[in-house]
Amino acid sequence: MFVLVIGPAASGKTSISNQLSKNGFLINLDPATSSNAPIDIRKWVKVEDIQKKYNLGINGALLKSMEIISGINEWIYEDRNKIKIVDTPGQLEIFLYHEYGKKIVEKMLKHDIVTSLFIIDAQEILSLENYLAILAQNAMINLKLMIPSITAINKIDVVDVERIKKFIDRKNIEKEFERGDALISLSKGLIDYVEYTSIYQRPIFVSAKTGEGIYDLYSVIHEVHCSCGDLS
Ligand SMILES: Nc1nc2c(ncn2[C@@H]2O[C@H](COP(=O)(O)OP(=O)(O)O)[C@@H](O)[C@H]2O)c(=O)[nH]1
Ligand SMILES: [Mg+2]
Repeated sequence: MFVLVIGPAASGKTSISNQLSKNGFLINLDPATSSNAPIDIRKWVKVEDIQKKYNLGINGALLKSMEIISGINEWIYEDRNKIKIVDTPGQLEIFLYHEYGKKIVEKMLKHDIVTSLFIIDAQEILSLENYLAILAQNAMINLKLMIPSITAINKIDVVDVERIKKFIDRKNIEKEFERGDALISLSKGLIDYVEYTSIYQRPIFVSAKTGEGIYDLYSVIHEVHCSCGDLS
């Protein structure tokens, strides 16, 4: 199975990928960041070279890089018995607004099953509204990619986890709905949608720094692996 690690810039995708790759095979698909991964896309596509070659700014060069990556096969690792952790660039836009993300997923699907692992920075969950906004992004990506999705809340070593658990608690959310706030009411459908499209409704709390929760994340990845395996 491929585990496509996505999420906003600096949420901890690379740190989590490194942790998970202790028991998996690491593929770096970020053309802008050097990596010790056994498969490193920078062997074929380096964002700074693309920038020069096509005379592009950094964002244009990253998009061009992803277009090239979606068209080559060199980074695919064939072993179906291995969990392949795929680290991706910081720009979530690639998966939200462009076809390259979808093409990359389709390429992987030709070789093995794929799940996404959406990483959220716990420090960004400051309110229920804030959490719902992040979930909306997750839902949009799920809608676009059409693969199972796992959500991990990272950096729990630097936040009050109990406070965050209150925001994401279904009963608490329902209470907020009852208050009648229009925006929150609108998001009720969103929560139902996310729960419908995610195999795992509950996010996994982790710290890539301390390793806390990484074992739980492995368990969930293996469960998705088994359930998808049963379906195929
Ligand atoms: N405190 C803390 N910092 C983290 C954790 N995971 C990542 N970071 C830090 O967050 C920053 C971004 O991490 P990185 O893995 O590069 O994020 P990416 O851009 O999503 O790949 C770095 O400074 C990391 O050291 C964590 O669990 N706890
Ligand atoms: Mg990274």
